[in-house]
Amino acid sequence: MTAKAIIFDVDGTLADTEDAHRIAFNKAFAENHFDWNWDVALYEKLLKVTGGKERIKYFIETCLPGFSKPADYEGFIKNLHLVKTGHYTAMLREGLIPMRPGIKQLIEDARQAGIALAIATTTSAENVATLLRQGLGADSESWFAATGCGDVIPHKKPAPDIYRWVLERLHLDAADRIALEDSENGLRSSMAAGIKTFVVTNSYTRNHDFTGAAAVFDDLSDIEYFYRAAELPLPKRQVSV
Ligand code: XBP
Ligand code: MG
Repeated sequence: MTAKAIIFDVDGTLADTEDAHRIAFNKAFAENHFDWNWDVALYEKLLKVTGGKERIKYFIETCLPGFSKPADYEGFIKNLHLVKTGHYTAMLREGLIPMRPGIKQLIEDARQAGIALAIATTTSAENVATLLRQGLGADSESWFAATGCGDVIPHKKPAPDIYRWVLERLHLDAADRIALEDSENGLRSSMAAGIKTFVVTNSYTRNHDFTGAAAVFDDLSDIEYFYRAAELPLPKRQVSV
């Protein structure tokens, strides 16, 4: 059954963004005079918590036992995260974070084939809009029939909330869509929403448990291979002779 919709995760899937997020977090900490430094090894552990605000809270509560929380702790976390988002979107606008191999081709081919596109992500709408404009062009946000971001739902991945939010707006049956994810949390979320899910791994998620995925790829550089695995229509120009 050819999918009538492809639902894309963002971070790690559309683009290999997580190390840029990590650098943006560290810039925000330094700007606020905290000597906190999330190196790659620590960030890999912290990534098990989805959502930047939730990740900062988890770090404080598990790694900084002596930290005295300000009176407006929620406001403190929110502001620190806003500073981080400013640094992250600046890196996007500088063109430092390209789309992953095969993603642009897949999106173009899906549009040609009349397959609906959607996004289900834990990151913020501002990050998604900046990434799409930078990576796919000024009008690319309009290509997506539904864009589910960050705080629009109460429970972030691995809860299914964000995928269910997107499905409600796509008005499609279970068999009519597939998801593309990069992480164990993302796969658990999309599978809990009943969606056949393909995985592309990256340096932060390579060792995750992808049990239940329809297939796992290092990336989509061999886009025809992905089309065959996902039973997507091969565009005319790509039929192998
Ligand atoms: C991955 C996440 C996000 C990013 C950081 O999102 O968990 O929290 O790590 O972005 P995705 P924010 O579902 O797209 O893989 O700081 O904006 O949360
Ligand atoms: Mg992801």
